Amino acid sequence: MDNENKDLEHYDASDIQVLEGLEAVRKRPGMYIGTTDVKGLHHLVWEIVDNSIDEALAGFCHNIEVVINKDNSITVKDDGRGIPVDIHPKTKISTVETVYTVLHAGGKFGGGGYKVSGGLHGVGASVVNALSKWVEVTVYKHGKIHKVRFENGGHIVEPLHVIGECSEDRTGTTVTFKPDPEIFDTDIYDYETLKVRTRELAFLNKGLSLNIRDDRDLEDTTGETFMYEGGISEYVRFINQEKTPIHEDIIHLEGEKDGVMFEVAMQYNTSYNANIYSFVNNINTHDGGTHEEGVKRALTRVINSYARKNNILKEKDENLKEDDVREGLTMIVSCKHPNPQFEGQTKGRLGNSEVRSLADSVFSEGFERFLLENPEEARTIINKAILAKNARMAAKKAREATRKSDLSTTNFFGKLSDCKSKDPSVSEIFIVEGDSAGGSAKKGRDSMTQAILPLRGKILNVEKARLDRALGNEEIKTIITAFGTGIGEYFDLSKLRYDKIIIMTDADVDGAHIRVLLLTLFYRFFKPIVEAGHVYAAQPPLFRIMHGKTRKYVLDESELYAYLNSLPENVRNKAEIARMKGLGEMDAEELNETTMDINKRTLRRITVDDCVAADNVFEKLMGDEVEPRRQFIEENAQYVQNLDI
Ligand code: 1YM
Repeated sequence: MDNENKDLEHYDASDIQVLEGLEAVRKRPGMYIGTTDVKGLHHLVWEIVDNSIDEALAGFCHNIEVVINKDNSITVKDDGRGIPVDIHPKTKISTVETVYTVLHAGGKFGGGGYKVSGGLHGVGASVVNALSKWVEVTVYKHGKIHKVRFENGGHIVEPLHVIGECSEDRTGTTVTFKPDPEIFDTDIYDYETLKVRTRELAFLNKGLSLNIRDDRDLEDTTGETFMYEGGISEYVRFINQEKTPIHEDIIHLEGEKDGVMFEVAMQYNTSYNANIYSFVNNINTHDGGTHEEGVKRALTRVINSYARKNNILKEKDENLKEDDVREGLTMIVSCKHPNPQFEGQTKGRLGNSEVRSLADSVFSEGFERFLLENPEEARTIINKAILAKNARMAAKKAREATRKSDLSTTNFFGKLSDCKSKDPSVSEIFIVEGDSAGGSAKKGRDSMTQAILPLRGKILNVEKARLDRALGNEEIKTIITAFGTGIGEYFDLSKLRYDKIIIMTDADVDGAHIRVLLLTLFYRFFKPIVEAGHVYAAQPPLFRIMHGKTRKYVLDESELYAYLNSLPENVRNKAEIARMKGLGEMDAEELNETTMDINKRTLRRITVDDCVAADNVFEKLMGDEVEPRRQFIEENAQYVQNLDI
């Protein structure tokens, strides 16, 4: 309120409109930045960085710096032209103030060039201003240093003014903002999150230098600079660094048509999985789209045609399929488009159809040339695809077998204690580590709705096995049969026999190991089940507190202290605290009460992100490379004593 009074002369009718616009952002922040959790907090940084990236794409900015300051405010600095400081003809205030106070001003008020970068919602600096406690923008331009300051959601407290001089050739923009704690659930920035995306932006924009620094601990400032002359080629090398490539050179192809830029980099490694990431205007297109489709289509076609021409595939052989030629492929696809159409529920898919043919032609011409010029590599790549094809056909047979095998198979019945209900919407399956825990779980369950599947051996690591071998594994076969969905081309989510799939393992290293194996299996074979939110981790308690006739279980130390503190002192002093060692140690009643009973238990829903994290642990722990494994074990020695890998 004060601010409005102070600056009354500065305002007219259009300013009031402006503030109403920013007020709307504060009322519904989710509409502009998705969420107000830690993700939304970080999103603000990218909205500002995007403006610097645009300036770099326009060819005027070469260095960008991101700093987490001591008070968890963020500074973004670039050496571009500096946001214009002259009076904007439409708003009658300076352009820089316009950019920070008028919604969507970035695009509309720009100098005619298109904006190719863009955050999730592409809404720009004014949204950051609306959601900040304060914002300061400093512009170096025309030999002068200009500054403007806003407070409390975009109220101007220092209109644009000159605070000093600089040399004529010094230009750029520096923005510092402090997210409003009233808007966000948390105000603490995570260095690692900012670092990973900053590095990604450096990979995606070759030659651009991005520096990230954490100044919160001034004794021990952390910082890194990322600059990649090779762009996405270096990204591929980075992703493959813990893998074993099967050819030396990274294949890098690019082309342009009607202002649309398209680029792809790829390299095969000895693993059995594909790592294909695609981007449009630096945004990850999780669900692919026309750019990815064009490349994949061309990849399959070019490999088949080369393999036939050179008699590697014989006349009688079937063509290689897309899945065969992707095995062990690491690929980055990047498209810069002046007018991208994002589709799908999460807008994670590129829809522009003209990009499909651009991607196809750029890729097929370049890749064909690569194969012709590198016959040895060509043969290595194609041989791998042929092995993948053979495994696929063997797996298909195995899958058909699992499809036919039903719950009446004797061997299967021995393992699964199914629930009585046949209604999936109320049914749950607990996948339990070990026979003894399985026994208690079986006794402690509600047999109407809860099925128990004890795992005997360790399940196979699907990261290191082709599908055909995985499908030969007893534990995996059992899981597939129990779920009822089938896998691969036979997968059908609507056939899932349980609403909740609950992983119940001990809170120790072995338990973590089995959990990671299961998550990897689910991620590779049953991703839609994870995506639909059917997978959970049970949370067995870590402590039991007894006092008088009361038994109380808590999940972790912080809950333990909170509970003890809530007790009267005389009770607290007499309370007996026991650390629970594992599931097998609990009797059926205890297990039911703490971990299984629908009304008392806590479950943690597993997301695709959890699975990806598990997958990464695997690459370190289980991959072919010894060094990262040794390093991981050293760093985590206290946890991994019993881990047999
Ligand atoms: C740390 C944040 O915002 N840099 C930045 C922004 C702009 C320009 C340069 C710029 C753009 C243009 C002309 C143009 C912006 N300008 C506008 C607008 N860094 C940061 N650096 N001159 C300078 O697009 O023609 C919006 S953003 F609208 F004023 F042109």
